[in-house]
Amino acid sequence: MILPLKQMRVGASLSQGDLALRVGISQGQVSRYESAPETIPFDIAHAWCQACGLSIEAAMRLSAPNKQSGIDPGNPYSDLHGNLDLLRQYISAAPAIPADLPSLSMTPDDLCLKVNQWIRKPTLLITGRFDSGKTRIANALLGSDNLPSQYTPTTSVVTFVRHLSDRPHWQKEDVWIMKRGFDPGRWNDQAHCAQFRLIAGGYETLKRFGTKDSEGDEIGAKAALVYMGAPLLQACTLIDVPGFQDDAEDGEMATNSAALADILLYTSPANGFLDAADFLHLGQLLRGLPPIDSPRTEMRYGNFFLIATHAAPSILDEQLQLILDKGSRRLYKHLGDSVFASASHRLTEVQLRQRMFSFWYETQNRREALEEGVIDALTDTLPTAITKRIDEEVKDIKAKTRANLRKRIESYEAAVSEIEAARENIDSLRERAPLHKKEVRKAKAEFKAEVEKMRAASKVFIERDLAKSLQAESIEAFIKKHFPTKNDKEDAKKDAVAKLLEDVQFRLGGFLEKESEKLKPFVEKYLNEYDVSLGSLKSAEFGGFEAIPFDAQGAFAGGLAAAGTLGALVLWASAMGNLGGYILVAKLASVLSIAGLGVGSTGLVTLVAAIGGPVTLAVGIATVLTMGIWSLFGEAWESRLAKKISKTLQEKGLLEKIQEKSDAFWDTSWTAFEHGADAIEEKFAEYLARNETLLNDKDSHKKIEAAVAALEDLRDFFGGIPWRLPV
Ligand SMILES: Nc1nc2c(ncn2[C@@H]2O[C@H](COP(=O)(O)OP(=O)(O)OP(=O)(O)O)[C@@H](O)[C@H]2O)c(=O)[nH]1
Ligand SMILES: [Mg+2]
Repeated sequence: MILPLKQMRVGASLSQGDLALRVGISQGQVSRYESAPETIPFDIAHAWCQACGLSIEAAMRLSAPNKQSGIDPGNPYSDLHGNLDLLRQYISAAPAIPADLPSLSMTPDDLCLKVNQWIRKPTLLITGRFDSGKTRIANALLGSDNLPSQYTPTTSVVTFVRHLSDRPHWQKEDVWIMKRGFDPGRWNDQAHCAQFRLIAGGYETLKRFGTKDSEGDEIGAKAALVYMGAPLLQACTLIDVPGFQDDAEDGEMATNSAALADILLYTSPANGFLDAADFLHLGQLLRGLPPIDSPRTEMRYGNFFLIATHAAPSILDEQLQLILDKGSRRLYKHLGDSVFASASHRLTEVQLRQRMFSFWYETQNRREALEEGVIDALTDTLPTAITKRIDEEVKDIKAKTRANLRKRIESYEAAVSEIEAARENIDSLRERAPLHKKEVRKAKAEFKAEVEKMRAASKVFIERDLAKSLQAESIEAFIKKHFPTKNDKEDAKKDAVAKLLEDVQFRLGGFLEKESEKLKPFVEKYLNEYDVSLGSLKSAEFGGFEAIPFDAQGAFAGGLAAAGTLGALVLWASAMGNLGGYILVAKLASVLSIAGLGVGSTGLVTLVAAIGGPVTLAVGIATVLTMGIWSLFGEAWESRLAKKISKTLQEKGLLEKIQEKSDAFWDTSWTAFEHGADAIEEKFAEYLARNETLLNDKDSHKKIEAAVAALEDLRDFFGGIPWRLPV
């Protein structure tokens, strides 16, 4: 019989040292027995149980907990996915597009890409510090013990757990271990998966290659693709990540996983609940998570769970409530006037408290609220939001594309009946080309100049405003403002650094938003150059002939999508509404952002996450660690604390790093613009060339009629999209 020694000790809230004292062995021995529980002699096992307040029988029951079935959300996406499958079949019979037509803003292939993205399940991400019980929760929800948590060391790879029915036919094994470079968005892409696969096997492969100090370290294992039949996975893909280790990779890991989350479970042990590092991570994570309200309970942020783990019976009920109350108060103090104050992420303190839960596997009433909450999120909150949004998008695409095509058909029909006018029209466009090019170059240069102006302004802002708030006197005032009474002293010591960084990054985000906002008209002006050249042709000079439409905005947006990161242009893109949603689908994104729920009014928080986030996170954690434990005796504690914070942040080079990030942000903005500009120029040249050929051909009439027929087929195709979703 192997006893779960570590689990017993943790359950009794004992450190290895505490337990060593009680049992009368060394701490080293405690550690050795925990990693090889089968080697413990009976008498020591007996003493171990006693020290943890357990009888041998109780301890044995722990090691063989009743087989749990996990939670069962049913299949909330069956209607949606059924409809999307039908749509996919419909698309497979779409009419072909003749090669000589100038490009369209939406083709059946584009729609097919959208469908493939829409059909993805949302993700449930479990994250938090190392050893905080993430994998234990994952196993409880899954009703499995396949993910290594109990006796072995800890998770070392980002683990994606998907439902068996999602497994591609070419993947035979339950577990694939992947190396760096694997893009989880491409788990259905055979060539990509094969390229990054290290090892394949059964669940035991995870223990061998997916835990710290395992063989996986040697071969560079970074991620695992795992397939199970757990009911939970009908409604989501679960992601279990290595815990934050408070090291340099922290920022990177937090940002990357945040981008994937649709439902976020954040764990922090009840004992020492929420430290400054948790605050820094939470700030970053919550900015990236679009809040989705629960329609049933009307609860705000139904996709966010903050969990006090290791809530063992040694903690009394009242204590646990106090821990959660206090944590909620402190976290609200930390984020209440930044993230939670922004229009898109608004949350009250009472609402935050409602998102806090406890977890102890063995105690029913310390996990059922969490489980019920997760069920609600999986069966109602997310399906309602996602289905509604996809329904809107399909209808929108259907209507808009049909209207676009109708317009194009009309203009081609007009061209057939007034072929001379149409030729003149396109000729004069050609003639105007040099002038147009000049205007476009000018508009581009103006945009670039504006970006440079903003870069300079940001530098001044950082060097003057932010630098000032990092001086000892300002920090002292900051502490006095946010931690006004003597009773706040302990909190200040723990939380002031994180709060200060939150403030710095929020102000930086606000500044950048204001600046980015000013770029919008320059983008519009640039795009207008394309409309001007077309618009001019509507004039009487050209016989009032309405030119064949060119979709400047769509072409530019398509180029932006290829750029990936948008910098300041994120604001322009999100203001485009649905179209913004179409283009902002990065390679790897959460389902909420694929469904357009992650963009919109989130400009500010997005910008803060993009620029301030990882920097302040990394520097903040380094600072928290450096500050260590020191006493704050005496009256002028605020002043001493302020000096120490100011000095440490300076040593860690916070301002310099922010400056680098700010430069990178403006670089990205310009690169994104160039991508958009290249795309629009290419599309426009193609538009001219193809229309010219079409109109100047000796068989023009016939060819245009053929084009019209093809466009009519397409119009009927989009108009006839089968879509009847009961929402
Ligand atoms: N009995 C009991 N033990 C728990 C519970 N939650 C966590 N533990 C134990 O605490 C230890 C750490 O839990 P894990 O789930 O591995 O923690 P983790 O957050 O996944 O750790 P990393 O992978 O290192 O980040 C393990 O030995 C678990 O068995 C619980 O609810 N009950
Ligand atoms: Mg783990």
